[in-house]
Amino acid sequence: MGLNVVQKILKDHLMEGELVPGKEIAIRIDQTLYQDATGTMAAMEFEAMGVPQVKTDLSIIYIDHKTIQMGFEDADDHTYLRTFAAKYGAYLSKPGNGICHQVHLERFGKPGKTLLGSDSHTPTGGGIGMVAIGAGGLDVSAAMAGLPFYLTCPKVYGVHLTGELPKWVSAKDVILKLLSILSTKGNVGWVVEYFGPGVKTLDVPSRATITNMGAELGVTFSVFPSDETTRAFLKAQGREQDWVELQADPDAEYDRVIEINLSELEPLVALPHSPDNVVTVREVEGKTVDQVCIGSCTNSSYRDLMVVAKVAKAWVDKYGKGFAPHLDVVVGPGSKQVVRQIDSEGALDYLFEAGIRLEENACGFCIGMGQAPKNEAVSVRTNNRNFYGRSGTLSAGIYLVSPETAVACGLTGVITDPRDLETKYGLEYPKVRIPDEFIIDDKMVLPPAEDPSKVEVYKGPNIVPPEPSEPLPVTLSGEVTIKVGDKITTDHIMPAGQRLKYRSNVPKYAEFVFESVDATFSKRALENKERGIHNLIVGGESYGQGSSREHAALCPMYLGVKAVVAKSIERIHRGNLVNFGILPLYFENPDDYDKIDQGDKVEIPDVRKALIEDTKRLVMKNRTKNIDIPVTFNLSDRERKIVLLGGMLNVAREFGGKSFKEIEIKE
Ligand code: MIC
Ligand code: SF4
Repeated sequence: MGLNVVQKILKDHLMEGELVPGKEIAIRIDQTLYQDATGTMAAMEFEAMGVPQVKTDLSIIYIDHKTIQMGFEDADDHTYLRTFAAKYGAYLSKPGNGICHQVHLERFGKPGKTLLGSDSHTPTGGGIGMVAIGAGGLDVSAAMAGLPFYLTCPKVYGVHLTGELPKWVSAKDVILKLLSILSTKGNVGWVVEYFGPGVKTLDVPSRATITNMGAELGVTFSVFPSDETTRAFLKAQGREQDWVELQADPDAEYDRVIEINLSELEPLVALPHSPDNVVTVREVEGKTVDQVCIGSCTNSSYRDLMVVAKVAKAWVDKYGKGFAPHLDVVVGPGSKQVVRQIDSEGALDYLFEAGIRLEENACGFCIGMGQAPKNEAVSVRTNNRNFYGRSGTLSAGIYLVSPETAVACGLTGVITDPRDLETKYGLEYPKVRIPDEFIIDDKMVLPPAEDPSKVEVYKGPNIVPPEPSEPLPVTLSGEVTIKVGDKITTDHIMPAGQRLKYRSNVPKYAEFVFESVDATFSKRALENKERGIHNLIVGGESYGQGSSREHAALCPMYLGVKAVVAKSIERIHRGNLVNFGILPLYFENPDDYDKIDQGDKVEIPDVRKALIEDTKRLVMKNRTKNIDIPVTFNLSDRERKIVLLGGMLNVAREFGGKSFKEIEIKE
């Protein structure tokens, strides 16, 4: 049987295990990326590993998330990362150079290679045929230290694309369509590969929009073939030599095939507060819009901003007015290259003429770094996540749309199907071609130091190295410190926005765990910890969706959380829990979720023994209600050892350099 693109790349990088879906495999990682919000902790973890230089083909750190710099903390973190990169052999992309995924696609990604990034949207690289995976910082640091990355060999959804996108419909609508089919839950252990005649109708930025939001499906990564379109894009980036062709064999198979006829798609929108809450724009048209934000790693490419600029110009030319007076239109370009390129074609001027607010080339509004909308706002945005509270305004609703829909809403002031711009307002759909040559300028990418011994790594007072946790106790005995519902995201667990500046300081950041859900959690958990009571979290379906931030495990670990018991747990978060010694458990009977409440006293006897013997099953005794609840665990041999030892930091400290097979655990 022939191979699909996923199988080809995985086969090429396989270091341990067999390519059988569901089995744990280890793959070689060619490239890594950190960004500045996850990178400081990850860098401290790398330092703790005691490896003098990174061992990958390329490791790079992007400063793109924490660029608001209110107070010294962010700048301190940037300086730490810059000196760390110089010393340990990584590149550093300075603030202002752009959003990690956009810049990586432009300047560094290579078809057929693997990329591991401490950011959940790392799969953007799949747009040029990379196996690009988001993970917790510790996993990325381990890859930088030359260790393989462990993952479950995935099942592959083959998305068969036919037809061609109609005017005013674009890549965002494709991925919103897929989100409406597959939803944000239930896709753990899967990846997506796009194939079929529709592929060649999509340019690279469009493909990258689609693979970017694969993160919202919860799949491990998404990949497009690498074809002539990929070659042309890399050539325009002066990197044709990085191109290789990658196509599925004609007789390749997929575990499930999903048909999408591009010609039949229409403008879609994800309503608050989940990216899979998808309806057609028509269904909500006419609603007053308070804010429009165009940008983020999903939709901030040259292609996207040119479409927006050209539409805005046509409107200004025809009607002599710009964006609707009552709202702000914020544009955050994906990279310095994007701004310079659109500017060279006069398009920045079109945007200013229509009345935009230009944001820095950074994550900005997407991560709640500024641009919080007004109370109860309808904020129309092109980014990928509309989780509750993420914009910085709890009462606001975020509507996720394509750049075409966003600009239409900005111009009319109400939610508008962009096709109306043609039928009602007489504008033409602009044609945008990817340039033959992009403006290339890598001056804001700093290479590693020639002589690392001369570099002193700077650590300001905001930088507090993580403390290792205790080994897993013989018996878990404590209380359900919080019970939450379905689809709890890592934004719920560990807020970003204003709190981002504490990413390098766990004791401080831990004060905000579950802030938007129950602001008393942190204090209660810490009190329990001090009294020797173990904290347990009870969750519903799809616990830990979204961001890769390992702080969503690290800070709970600091607060003395020992286990999460949920109906299901998302991949990256589950990996982070294991890495920080928190046991991920599942209800054997999902209905038992209803038999346990916040505050219940619980005990899980002989948990260490069960893990050593890999019984896969445990009994959680609800002492308050006097009932037994069966729970299960499904951990590889390696993961059991990590949890038993209290997390990867302990493993590195006690057994650094040893393979997991050599590590023996005592009861
Ligand atoms: C996000 O989009 O939520 C982030 C901020 O990029 C995160 C990483 C982080 O929390 O630092 C992600 O997607 O992994
Ligand atoms: Fe940045 Fe937003 Fe992309 Fe995360 S999703 S990397 S915050 S632009």
